[in-house]
Amino acid sequence: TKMKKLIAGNWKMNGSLAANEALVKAMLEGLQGAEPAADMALCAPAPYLAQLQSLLQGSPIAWGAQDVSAHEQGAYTGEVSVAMLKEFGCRYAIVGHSERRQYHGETDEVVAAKAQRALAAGVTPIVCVGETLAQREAGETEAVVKRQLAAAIHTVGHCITEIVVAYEPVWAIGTGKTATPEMAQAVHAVLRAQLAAATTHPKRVHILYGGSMNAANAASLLAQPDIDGGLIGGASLKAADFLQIVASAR
Ligand code: 3PY
Repeated sequence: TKMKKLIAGNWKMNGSLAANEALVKAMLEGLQGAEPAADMALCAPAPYLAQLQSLLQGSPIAWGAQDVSAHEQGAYTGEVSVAMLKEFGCRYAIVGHSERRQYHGETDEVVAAKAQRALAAGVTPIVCVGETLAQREAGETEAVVKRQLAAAIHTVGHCITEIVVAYEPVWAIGTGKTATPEMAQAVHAVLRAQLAAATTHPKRVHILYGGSMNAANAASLLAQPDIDGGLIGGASLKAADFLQIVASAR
């Protein structure tokens, strides 16, 4: 049987108790009746994970964090451990989002260590890769995403089939610019080939597209053979848009 696509929302640093409750309730209401066309998850700021646990427990929507510490526990002020995420029912943790690489100095090695830490505790890391505009224009796209994914493969070894990969071209994040379906597919095919060299089950790995995926462009992106879902920024803050993206994942 074909694996379902995965539509994961990345709320980034947005939300409030009141806004989250209204958003999640509208999503759950919109999902009533029909079997959802895709697997779903919402990745929230850490303080709201308890709220998501109580709102989403038993629903078809999973939840997760936007980051996780590479360390197990101890003197790491400000960090959140994967054991803590587990206590609040998180199924996923985004790691290596370009905003963390850019603004928080995360290297490929740190991102890989975070992925490894998550996997070891049974939380699925959503490992983000993607090139900047300058790198694309210099013809380095393939080399950059391969280097980023290689770090994860090197660190997690045969567990690579248990990660989710998200290709997010940095120039398409929060800019309203989207890679064309063909541009995205070309990079996804490169990532799939790299996975195929590391595992005999490369198709078990969801490769999500992220970068201004929205209700209008989702269907054409999700129709590409190697695009197995989406990591959704702004559009995951609107119930109708998120649900339309989910519906277009058939
Ligand atoms: C975007 O949609 O721009 C994202 O960065 C999703 O993670």
